[in-house]
Amino acid sequence: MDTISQVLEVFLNNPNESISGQYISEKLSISRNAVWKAIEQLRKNDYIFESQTNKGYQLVKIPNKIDRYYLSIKLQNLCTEIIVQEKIESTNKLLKELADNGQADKTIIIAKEQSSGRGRLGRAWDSQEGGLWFSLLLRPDLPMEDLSLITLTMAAAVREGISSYTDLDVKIKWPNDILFNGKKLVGILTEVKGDMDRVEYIVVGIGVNVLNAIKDDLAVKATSLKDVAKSDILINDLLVFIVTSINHYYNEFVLGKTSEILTLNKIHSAIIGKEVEVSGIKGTEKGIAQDILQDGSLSIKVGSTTKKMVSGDVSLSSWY
Ligand code: BT5
Repeated sequence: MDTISQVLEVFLNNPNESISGQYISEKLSISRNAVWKAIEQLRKNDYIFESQTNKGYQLVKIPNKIDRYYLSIKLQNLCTEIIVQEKIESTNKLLKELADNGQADKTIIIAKEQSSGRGRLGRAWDSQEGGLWFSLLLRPDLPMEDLSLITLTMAAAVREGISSYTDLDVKIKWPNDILFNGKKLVGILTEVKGDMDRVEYIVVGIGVNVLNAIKDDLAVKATSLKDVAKSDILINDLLVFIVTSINHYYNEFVLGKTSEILTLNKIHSAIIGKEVEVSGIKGTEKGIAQDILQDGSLSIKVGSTTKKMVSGDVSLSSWY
């Protein structure tokens, strides 16, 4: 962790207290000048400190925007490297490039803004400032055939992270969306590289609408947490909740413990029991969504037959 994050950590560990430069300098074995420089840097990043002669500094406000120093502390036990970018094309794109060059398992890239955010099948993902746009690099020691539940694992984890932070009843729209009141709050894009016998890496990209506005043309189908949450959302803390939850369910997934993941996808499903239209690579089917099967596919009842959909886009009948 860099010096600035270390200084910040001292303040976070002593909330609502005035701390002297001398104390921090001794605790971290750095000069008083280095402490002062760190505080100035944090101030430039919109942290607010009050300073009182003879008493020291008190941290009174943490900025509510993606912050590299705060995240370096809070994600240090969950991620191997934490990369925070201002504006890039796409966190998935950059992380895949790094992964091809040997980047470590459990690296996270977070961007404040994406100029070319991507959804599935090359679709565009609107990624203005204020949202949570991040990707995780995973290198499980598994064959390709064991990956069928990876997106559902992420969906269950992200749903739980958001729900436990906000207390909102958010739901999963198979296979990769999280909705609130039927509107899309989160999209998940899972990209995999490897051969049949061995996965080289997975890059999971997650986009959460948090403090960003929703563009007019998406407003019928999409929503942002700032418009629906009961209280203020602190974006860095929300990310920590989500990554903590991902870490938990990903560990279960790697051990093959997938029954809870499947159960969560079913009990929090936005579509089971409802009339849906599913368009997959083999065509479109209309029917009642019935179940999520062991391999992660969706079964739907079409007339008197049951069809199994392996992937696809689901629309609820209320939308068409
Ligand atoms: C997804 O695709 O939902 C996956 C989105 C993944 C985005 C993350 S952000 C971090 C990482 N880096 C990336 O470049 N991507 C990932 P799909 O199921 O294909 O849905 C795409 C559709 O969602 C679009 O065609 C729009 O209709 C809609 N959409 C676009 N931007 C949206 C937004 N901000 N909120 C809600 N819906 C949106």
